[in-house]
Amino acid sequence: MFDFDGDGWLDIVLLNGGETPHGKSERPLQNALYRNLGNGKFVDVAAEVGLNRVKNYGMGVAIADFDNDGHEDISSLDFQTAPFITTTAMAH
Ligand SMILES: [Ca+2]
Ligand SMILES: [Ca+2]
Repeated sequence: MFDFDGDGWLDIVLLNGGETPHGKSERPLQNALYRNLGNGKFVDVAAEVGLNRVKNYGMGVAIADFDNDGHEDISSLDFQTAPFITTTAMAH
């Protein structure tokens, strides 16, 4: 959890698992970034920051200001791919 849009409400980043040679999904798998609306409701904004593009098996996530612009970014590590970093600066 972190406040990706700086509105004071904690938001939730969720990496999804993925298919394996022995486990196939009936529906497309993607990651999610749930923006906290502050009224007990959340909305998935993963497509706005490009996080939904990560389709592989999510293994871990790190939050830091990787490009030093003052806004926290999301780095996800997926099975069999290099780390993927997306900026959340567009939310500010
Ligand atoms: Ca927030
Ligand atoms: Ca940043």
